[in-house]
Amino acid sequence: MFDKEIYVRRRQELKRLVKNGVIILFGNNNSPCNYPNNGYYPFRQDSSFLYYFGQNRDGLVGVIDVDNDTETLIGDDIDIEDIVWYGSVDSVSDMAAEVGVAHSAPAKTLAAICNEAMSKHRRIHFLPPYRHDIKLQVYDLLGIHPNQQKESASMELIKAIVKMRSTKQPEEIVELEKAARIGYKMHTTAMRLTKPGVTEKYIGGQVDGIANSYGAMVSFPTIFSQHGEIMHGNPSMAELQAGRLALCDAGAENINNYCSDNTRTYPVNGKFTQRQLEIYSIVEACHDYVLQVAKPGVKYADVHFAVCRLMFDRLKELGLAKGDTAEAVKAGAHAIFLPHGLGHMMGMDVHDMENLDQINVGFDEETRPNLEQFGTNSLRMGRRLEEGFVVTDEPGIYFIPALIDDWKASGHCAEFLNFDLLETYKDFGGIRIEDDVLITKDGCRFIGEERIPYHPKDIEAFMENN
Ligand SMILES: [Mn+2]
Repeated sequence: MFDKEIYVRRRQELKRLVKNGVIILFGNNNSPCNYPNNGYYPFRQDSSFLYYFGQNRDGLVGVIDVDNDTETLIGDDIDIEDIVWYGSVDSVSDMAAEVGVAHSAPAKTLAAICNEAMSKHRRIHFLPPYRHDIKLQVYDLLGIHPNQQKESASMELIKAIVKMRSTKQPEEIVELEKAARIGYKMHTTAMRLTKPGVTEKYIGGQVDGIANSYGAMVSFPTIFSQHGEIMHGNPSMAELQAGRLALCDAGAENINNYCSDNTRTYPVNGKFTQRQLEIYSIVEACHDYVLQVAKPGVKYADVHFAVCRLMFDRLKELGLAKGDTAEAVKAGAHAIFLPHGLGHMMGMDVHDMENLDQINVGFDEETRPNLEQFGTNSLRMGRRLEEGFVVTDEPGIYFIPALIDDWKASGHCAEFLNFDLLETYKDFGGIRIEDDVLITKDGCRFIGEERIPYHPKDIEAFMENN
């Protein structure tokens, strides 16, 4: 948790931006796994609630009355039975005082606050709920059916929060650096454990354990797979095989809920083959290119398409692609290799603020993505970079057998692709290299003390010596 003044200042700024009405920020509730008193899923507070109210406990709601300039933390104190099982926690009024909120009130007060605001036809601002229990709560409080809640959510509130949370303040960057240090441990451990015969799941479990041991949890379900071409490939019981590549995409959430997100791809037996190196070096060049060009004022969509063209040019040299590069990328031919975007915002959420809708977070009027085009529709960040933004730099090249078959059968982009050669890459898998980038005053820098090895020579040396 940060100093009280930080939360006070953030709420002040939020009031200034939203201008009027009543803002309700729902914290999350515990979510039972298999029965009410056992196996809660790990508690994760809502990030916007955390940003303005700081408290990491279930069952809290923050209310900001902009017109009357009052703030209230709503929630029930726990009773003696809860104390017996879970130990005592701070009272709601103590929690409110800790973040500079003057008032606290029991949970039942929220209905009265909403009823009064509605009877006076005052504007009630809420964010689009993403959890079912909160949707029910919004339905009970405001009478808005869950199907209508996304469009009834407050665009003023969304825009204000996106504006504030997009620019990471120095105290937030400190937390992101801490998360990166945990991420480094996760990735170097995975690299150290990778060898033929070990199961993907074993390595995935060790990686998750590090996130749990040094921070709050993983920032998203760990991807560790020999099938790097499956974007969200969960670790399976398959044993690692010499000659294949393993792709590890994993991140930590530190104890204050700031994230890291890195990807490395390396040979199971510690030595790249020539064919693997050829593809790897293209991804490496694309990854490094971002560092040279990302700076305030540059549209991240432009960087994405520049990377696509660089990738396509290099794949032409290998004979996998052909034709005019600019035309090919315009037609979306590169998406057979790179079906996702170059990166996304990162902060308290690994895809920062994605619950506020990517179109509101990563784009503006001048950078509307073409949502009709495969590949481009997965671009999550396109707008002009600003100092303090944190984005991921994660190009990849994948050989997805089903996609190759699909495009070959339909002849899609046939003038730009060499399907006969692609056929021989169906057993290749996929490569991605990902790091987190902070946009600085006149450029950018990677977040983290030490780079997780990613140059092939460094990876091979690391795997040989560890
Ligand atoms: Mn990512």
